[in-house]
Order: sequence, then structure tokens, then C-alpha cells
Amino acid sequence: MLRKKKSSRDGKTDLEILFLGLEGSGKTLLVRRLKEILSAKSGGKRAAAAAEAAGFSTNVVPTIGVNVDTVKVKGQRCFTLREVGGAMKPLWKTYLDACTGVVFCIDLSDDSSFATASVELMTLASSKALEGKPLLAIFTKTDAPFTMSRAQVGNMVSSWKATNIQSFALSAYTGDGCRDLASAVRSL
Ligand SMILES: Nc1nc2c(ncn2[C@@H]2O[C@H](COP(=O)(O)OP(=O)(O)OP(=O)(O)O)[C@@H](O)[C@H]2O)c(=O)[nH]1
Ligand SMILES: [Mg+2]
Repeated sequence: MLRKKKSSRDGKTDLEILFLGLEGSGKTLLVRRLKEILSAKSGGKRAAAAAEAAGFSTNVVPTIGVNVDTVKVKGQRCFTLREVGGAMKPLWKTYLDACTGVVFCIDLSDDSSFATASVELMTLASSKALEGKPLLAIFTKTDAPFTMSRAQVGNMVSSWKATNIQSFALSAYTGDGCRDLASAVRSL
């Protein structure tokens, strides 16, 4: 069963999504993109137009510690998006108990980190604290000039057969694929 927190205000469930992944895998930009999509939905057309007019900044700096964002979807639930920086990897496990689910970013453009990312993801998948909770693996930076091949990605995904990991590929830079992830997050 998913652990969902009851909101004291309206009785709807609140969700806490934990964003993990190696340094530079794209968590901060993805959280920014998701926040934009989730908030635009809550504010309707006017909010969506305002967000678009304001432009989407792709400027990011490495996360030293933890970033926390909240999005309240009108009349519905509150999403807490908590990113723990890749530099905090030894402390990731201390954030697992409190979350509803994990979004784990894997940088498609970085072949040197691909195997390590897979090992970290498998460690999370076998963690007791995440038992029964959704674990989403996100292949980031699909827009990059160099990305891992379909065969390499396929090999990695097939090694997850015995797990309940769900995977997505997207670019937080262009926004491609981000709406699918937002829909998955909404339905957690
Ligand atoms: N081409 C491309 N670059 C991206 C994308 N997402 C992030 N980046 C770039 O990748 C770098 C790292 O992105 P971050 O979002 O800071 O990565 P992070 O996982 O939060 O890194 P830490 O906070 O250090 O753990 C930055 O230079 C981003 O601009 C993407 O979808 N496409
Ligand atoms: Mg970051």
C-alpha cells in the first residue's frame, strides 16, 4: 500500500515525492519543469499562460543539501517535491521512510555514470523502506547531442524485470516527455 499523508485542511491525500540520482543527472531542472506543469494545471489557462510568458529558466546550480518545493493543486492535494543532491548520496537512505515515492534520475548523456546509476537504483529498489512504494526511473536529457543507445537502455531496463520500477524518458530542457511524468505523479 502507498503511504499517503492526510491533509488536515481538506481531507485529500498529500504526496511527498523524493528526487534522487547521481550528481548532474538533472533532478533540479526536472523538479522545476514538473512544478510548472503541476501548478499550471491547478491555476487553469491563466496560470499556464503566465508561466509560458515568464519563460522557463534552464539555469541551475548543483544542489548542496536538499531542495524542497511544494505545489498545491487547487481543491486537491499538496505535492512536496524533495530533491536530495547527488553529493548527499550517503544520506539518501535517511529520506526514504518519509516519502510516498521516489523519482530516480539517470543521465542518458553520460555513459561514465550509467552503470553506477543502475547499481544505486537497484539498491533503492531492494530497500525495505521503499517496499510497496512507487519507484520511477527517469532517463533524462533525451535532447542531448550524445545519448546512450536504445540497446544500452534496453539492457538496463531488462535488468529491472524482478522489480516494480516504471521508466520514462524525457528532457526537462525542452519539456518533451515531462507531461507523461506529471500524469504519473498525479496518479500516485
Ligand atoms: N541537455 C540537457 N541538459 C540538462 C537537462 N536537464 C538538466 N540538464 C543540465 O545538466 C546539468 C545538471 O542539472 P541539474 O538539474 O543541476 O542536476 P542535479 O541532478 O540536480 O545535480 P545535483 O544537484 O548536483 O545532484 C545542468 O547543466 C543542466 O542544465 C536536459 O533535459 N537536457
Ligand atoms: Mg540539483
